[in-house]
Amino acid sequence: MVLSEKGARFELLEPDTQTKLLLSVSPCKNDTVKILVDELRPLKARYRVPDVMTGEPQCEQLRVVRQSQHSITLSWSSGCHQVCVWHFPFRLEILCEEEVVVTFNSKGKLWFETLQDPPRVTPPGRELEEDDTSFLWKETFRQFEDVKANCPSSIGSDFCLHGFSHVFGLPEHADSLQLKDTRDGEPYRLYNLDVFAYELHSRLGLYGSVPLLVAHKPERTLGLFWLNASETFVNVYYRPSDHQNDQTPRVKRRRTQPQTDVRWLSESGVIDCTVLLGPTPQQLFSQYAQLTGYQALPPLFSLGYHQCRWNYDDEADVKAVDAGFDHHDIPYDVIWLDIEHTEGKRYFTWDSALFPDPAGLQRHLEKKRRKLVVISDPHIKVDPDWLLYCEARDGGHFVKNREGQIYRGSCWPGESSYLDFSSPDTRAWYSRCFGLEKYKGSTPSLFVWNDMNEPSVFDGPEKTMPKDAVHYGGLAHREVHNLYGFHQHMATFEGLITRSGGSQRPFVLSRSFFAGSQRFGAVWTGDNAASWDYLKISIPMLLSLSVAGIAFCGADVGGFVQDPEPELLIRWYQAAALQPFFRGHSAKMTKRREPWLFGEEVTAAIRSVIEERYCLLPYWYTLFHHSHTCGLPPLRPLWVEFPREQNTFSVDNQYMIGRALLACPVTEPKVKEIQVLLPGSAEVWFDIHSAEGFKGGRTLSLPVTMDTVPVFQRGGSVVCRSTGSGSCTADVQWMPLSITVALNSQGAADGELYLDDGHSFSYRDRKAFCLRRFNMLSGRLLCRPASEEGTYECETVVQSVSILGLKSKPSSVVVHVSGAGDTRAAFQYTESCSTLTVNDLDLRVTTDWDIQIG
Ligand code: NBV
Repeated sequence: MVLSEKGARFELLEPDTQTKLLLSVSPCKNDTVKILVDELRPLKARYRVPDVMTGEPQCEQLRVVRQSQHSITLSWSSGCHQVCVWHFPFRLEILCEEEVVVTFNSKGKLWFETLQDPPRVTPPGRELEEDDTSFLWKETFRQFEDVKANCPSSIGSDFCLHGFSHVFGLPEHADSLQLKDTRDGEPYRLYNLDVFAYELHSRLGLYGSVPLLVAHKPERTLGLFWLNASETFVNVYYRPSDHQNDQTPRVKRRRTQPQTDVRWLSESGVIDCTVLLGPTPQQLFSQYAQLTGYQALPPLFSLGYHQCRWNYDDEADVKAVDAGFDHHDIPYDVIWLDIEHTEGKRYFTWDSALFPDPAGLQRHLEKKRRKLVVISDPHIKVDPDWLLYCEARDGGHFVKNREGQIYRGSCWPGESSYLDFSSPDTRAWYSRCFGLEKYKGSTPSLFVWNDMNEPSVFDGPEKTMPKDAVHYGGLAHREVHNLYGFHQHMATFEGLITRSGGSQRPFVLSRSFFAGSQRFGAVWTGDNAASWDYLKISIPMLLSLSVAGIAFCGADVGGFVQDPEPELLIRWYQAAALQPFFRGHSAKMTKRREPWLFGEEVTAAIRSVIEERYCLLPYWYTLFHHSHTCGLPPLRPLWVEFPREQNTFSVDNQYMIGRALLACPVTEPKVKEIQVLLPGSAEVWFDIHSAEGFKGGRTLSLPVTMDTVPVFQRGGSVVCRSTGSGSCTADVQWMPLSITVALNSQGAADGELYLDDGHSFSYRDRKAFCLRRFNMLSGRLLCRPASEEGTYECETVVQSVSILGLKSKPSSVVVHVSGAGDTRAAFQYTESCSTLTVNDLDLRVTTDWDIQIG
């Protein structure tokens, strides 16, 4: 063993094959432990995933605390952790206060296929010679042949998670939030694929992959981050607690603790796994964000409602839909154009007959402070008469086939080549394509959508690129497959930043993603269908994404394919209005679906939830600020907020929006009543519509009508809303606020509000933001800075304050504004729901003030 400032290094020897491996263990300052296994002397460097980690955390100074002929135990200055490496059989334990939390190679499944020299090939017609392993170098799948330049080079290992019986994460799968035991079925597959109207409750790979598995038990949340971009399989074996199989009946039987075994297997690369030790869910999210980056702070408009369709036919159609929202008084922010807006599916162009004046169209929308999003896919039509194609070809920006020619596959434009986003030069070139001078017809209010970037290749194996296609630096596609969409998203994001001279925050939606994609914008769950089951599965799918750092996520409202019945459409709007990315979308073979096409009742129901979404934007924006700075996702499984309540661990039809709101969308037809779990026996919950309070620690039977969207505010929290919804987010931005203070059983509550200009990087570059804290204690509500750092001055005022759970009618309400003295305020008290309301306030949110309830 060698100790250095990079951690501890060990040589591992596999006795049967004499394979020599190098193990590096690096405990880091943020309570993470990185385990890296590579060949000791590989024929050539094995692939290590670039661009995902935002910085290597600083390694701790290690020291040996115990050593025997069997094991060596290391510890480091901060924290309570130790690492113990056992020599034979090899395993590595991570301990906390002498208790083993996780064991690497616990079941001895460490697997490492070493790179080899090219095989000896038996001449044709002769019987296969013994040392001929050439068959391993070639695989066939249907009509496809895959040639492995590096021979089979898979790697794998197992982990035992001690005391854990719930594991989550590993998006993207159309399955439950809690990962299932895979003993009786398929492992979870991480391989980005374009799967139209995907199967539900399936572990097959979908559009994106995040190899982060999160385990949770009452005392600890723990993560395993397996940094590998090749095809990966994960098996999960739960082992419930059991009585030890003790042969002597006189000895009192000891109960063993539960454990979960997790086995990873990847097609190539190295073993690069970081164990995130939490121990709280909040710490785990922060550790993960320190490794792979924080959620990009979305421009405010992108948290509004988006209207999409494949396709809005022409300029007149776009203008009519836009006017339809005004006519029906429905707020919205963005209208989207799909592939048909282009000249023959050549991205960066416009169909000149349908969109003769795209810049004029954008200005028309921009006058109403609305935006346009257009699609930009990664395949480029093979067209030697098209300048962009020629530039990409001549600049060496396309992926090659194994013979070294530019790879061609079929996609929307017909024969296409695929940009090689793994190359920094190609990314820089692609980013420049979004420049306003280069992208004709674009203006600063145009934003981008990356689709088909798994990548989707209609005539490729599994509808994707062959694994032996060749990328920048001679890399086989198999090594980088799951990174393809990530890199396109990255290049588009950077293109939009550069376009604005670095001043404006981009908005980019991507279908494919990998760990770290949160840094570039939003993702959605692809081609779902208009059925109740897809509505239902959208909740665990979005929760899994959130747990794995992809906080800005959503599902197509109404279902992309097929036509939703009005009831389903309403329920879908109700659910999605309470989810981060909120976009209605439909496929071209479906009927038109703008919110006013189903009669006044449906229009009114949809209008009302979109309005509520707009009113709640100050809260959503504050949650995104937290996600951007602490890594906490806005959408949270209940266990994140109630880590000790076992009955929340597998709930995935309900979720928390931040720490204050609990949502339980209705996802079944013709429902008259639903069951809502209100966690925490010491908690109080308030129905946000009726203000009625309920004690926690119970399941509530709630009667519902078509208008009911069950949302509860947790006692002890403060939520800021806008007093109106306007016609788009720009209207809402400066509107007066109303504050809802929900008291806990001690009569206390607190919450924050984040404000900035909503679109630029001034919050970062000039600290032009404002973070305020509302804190209620002993009958006094204080508005104070939550951070002394911000320099943002704005006129926004608090117009009304409601206090829920106030046991008796106060005799007075006195408002004290710093530097301006006291005034008595008029108030209403509603006894039936113990609510105090103070209206007609005019309190600037950036000044310090108190409200004393006497
Ligand atoms: O570009 C057309 C569609 C798009 O509307 C959808 O959102 C994507 O998920 N795209 C897939 C390709 C065609 C799907 C049949």
